[in-house]
Amino acid sequence: MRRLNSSLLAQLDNVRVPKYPRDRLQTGMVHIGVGAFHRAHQATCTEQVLNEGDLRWGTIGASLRTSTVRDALAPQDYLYTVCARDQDGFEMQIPGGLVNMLTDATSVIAAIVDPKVRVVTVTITEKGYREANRTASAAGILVSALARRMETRAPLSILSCDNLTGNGQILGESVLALCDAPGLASWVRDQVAFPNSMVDRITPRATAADGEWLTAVTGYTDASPVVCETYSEWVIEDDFRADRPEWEAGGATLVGDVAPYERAKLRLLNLSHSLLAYLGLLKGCQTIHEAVDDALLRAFALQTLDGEVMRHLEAPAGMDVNAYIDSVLRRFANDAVPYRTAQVASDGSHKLPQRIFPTLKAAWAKGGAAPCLELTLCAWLQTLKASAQDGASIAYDDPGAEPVRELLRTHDDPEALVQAVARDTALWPEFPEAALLRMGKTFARLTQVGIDAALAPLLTR
Ligand code: CS2
Repeated sequence: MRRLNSSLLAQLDNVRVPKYPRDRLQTGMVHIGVGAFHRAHQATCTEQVLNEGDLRWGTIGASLRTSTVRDALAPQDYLYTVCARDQDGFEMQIPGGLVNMLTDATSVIAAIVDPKVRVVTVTITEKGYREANRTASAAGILVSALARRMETRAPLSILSCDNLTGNGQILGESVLALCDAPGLASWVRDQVAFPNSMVDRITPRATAADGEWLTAVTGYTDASPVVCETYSEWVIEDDFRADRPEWEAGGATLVGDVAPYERAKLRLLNLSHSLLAYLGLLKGCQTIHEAVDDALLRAFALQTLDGEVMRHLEAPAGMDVNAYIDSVLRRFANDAVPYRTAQVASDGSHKLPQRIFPTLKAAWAKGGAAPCLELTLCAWLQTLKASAQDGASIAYDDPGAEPVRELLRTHDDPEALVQAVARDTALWPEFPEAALLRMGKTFARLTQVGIDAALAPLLTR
């Protein structure tokens, strides 16, 4: 069986391949965190820029945690297949913009110091923003690179592409907090931009079955294919210090203020994704499409969005929120791209503060309750309880939730548990007492009667 590499490109007819000579690419970007999402999203947008003839934007990829992707892609000349699938069919593309991959901090720093690089893009997941390790975190590596880059006086833009409100701003603040070399902080403030961006494309981890499917359809093997939906959206704050790829060619929107787009996406799409993941896990759903096909869960998700989230959301001008919600639920139902509930559930301790807390706090501040969102947080607790007490039935990764798991092992009383999470962990900052009392009762009920009976009384239609 042939394996994907440069020599294969000319022989493929059902896969879109680079329209430009890859050996003429110049390196203009470094990307930190070459996971599936980067390759499905930013890389395909950049590919359009390259296809239109601007060859200044080849990308050096950095994978600092593991060399798995590099080891898979190096023998393939850094080529990989992006398989976009939905109910109507599929389209496949091999982007060619990745020119090299580095896995050690020293080489990554050297790549970022090179003045030919004008843009660094970053996907380090929500938890990557909490690490301020001087040598190993993304912020630490950026600071080391910027300290040397300052000598070249070459400005730089560092574009964050993770699901966080104010992602660029947070990254900029983490970098500035570590800038202790003389003059560095003020140089960074003047010469380095940290634009925010809203990113959207559903991209679950590819499985062995996806690899086999790809081989059956194309006749070649790819050791690291990417599977995603056909939909893709990227809204970028137009605040760059140096030049940048004309991502508009690939469908990106450049705006003055990304915040309304980020808020809408996190509080509607990501929130309902998490909701379906936790409630779905409690009902035994393995995938998000199974969860959204469950009539009760779907009604509950809709009611949460319509009844609780929308009223506190300042949506982007001109956005039809109802149409957006419909399209989100349709995208979740896409069974051609199965997304495991356990994958969406993972790292909830880092994701939920972005997705649920702002709406909850807005509701509470007005003296109200948000019963569906409060139940969703209790469902999160219940999945952690199952994983803490009986790992076999519900298992997913969330090291940040370990303090909650610890409490769940020692507290039998649900109401006391809710109080303890608020008091003894840093996970629920400033939750008002009245809300905690309500959530204690909700969690107790959920524990006693199960998810269907707990959510049914909340459904008003
Ligand atoms: C998901 C996101 O895994 C998750 O937490 O909610 O990765 C989601 O698929 C993307 O944000 C969609 O753009």
